[in-house]
Amino acid sequence: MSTATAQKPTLITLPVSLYNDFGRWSLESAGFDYEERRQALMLHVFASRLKGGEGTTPMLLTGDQKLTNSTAIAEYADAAAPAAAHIYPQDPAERAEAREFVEWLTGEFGEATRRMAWEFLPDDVPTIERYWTPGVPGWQAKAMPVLLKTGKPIVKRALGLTEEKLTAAPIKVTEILDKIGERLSDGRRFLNGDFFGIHDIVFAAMASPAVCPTDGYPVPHFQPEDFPAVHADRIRGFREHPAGAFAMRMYAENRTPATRGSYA
Ligand SMILES: N[C@@H](CCC(=O)N[C@@H](CS)C(=O)NCC(=O)O)C(=O)O
Repeated sequence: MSTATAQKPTLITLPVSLYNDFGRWSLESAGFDYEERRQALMLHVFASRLKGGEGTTPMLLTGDQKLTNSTAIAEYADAAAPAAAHIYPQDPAERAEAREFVEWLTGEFGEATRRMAWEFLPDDVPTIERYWTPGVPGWQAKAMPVLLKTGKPIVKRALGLTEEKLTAAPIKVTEILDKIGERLSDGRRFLNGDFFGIHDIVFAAMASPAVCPTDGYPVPHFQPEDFPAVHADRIRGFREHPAGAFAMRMYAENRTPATRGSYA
């Protein structure tokens, strides 16, 4: 390993994950160079804890700083961004609105989109293996299925997979897609008008488990065909919603390679 590589900030991630991709996309759009260390599912909890994190990923280690959640990583990326590549508006009032928007979407929306996908995944270890092993250490790929079999109740508890919350999730997702659709209804190109940035990144990343991007996602993403018909149909419906179609477009056109933030 070269000295340059060893000194790069390290991002601990899972291959497929809305919060992890929010972190990655923010860093890349702000022009921030980092080395990704992908972990297998469940082992990511240990990797995070071992480095003093909260047992979640993404987690960014810069040498002198430890950022333990996706929003903190996005803000850090913005602070380090060169002029004209900021991902957050720099005007204080607009920035405050952007922060509220991020908080809203990483909260109830992200939790609901993730919960919908995970209703079915804990019982389908081969699908988990297919999508959560690309780029992870070989020993982790081997250990993951065994851990998943015993750890299923932990996963279900961590994601709040109760009947009540699973029933509420599609309603919440639709409600928020409708609100985003309203914001887009004047024909604007990006969620904040002409400027590509944090609104687009956080919305598309949080929508990703619901729409399952076909283009632009940096690793293979699970698709409708991986689920029972009831959920496959819901994904197809979300893709047809104007806000869902917008999320798909953000991935296809602005994710890989990541479009630079467009705030001065
Ligand atoms: N608020 C955190 C949430 C991150 C998160 O929930 N990450 C998941 C993967 S998508 C995780 O690591 N979950 C493990 C756990 O909660 O035990 C953030 O924004 O980074």
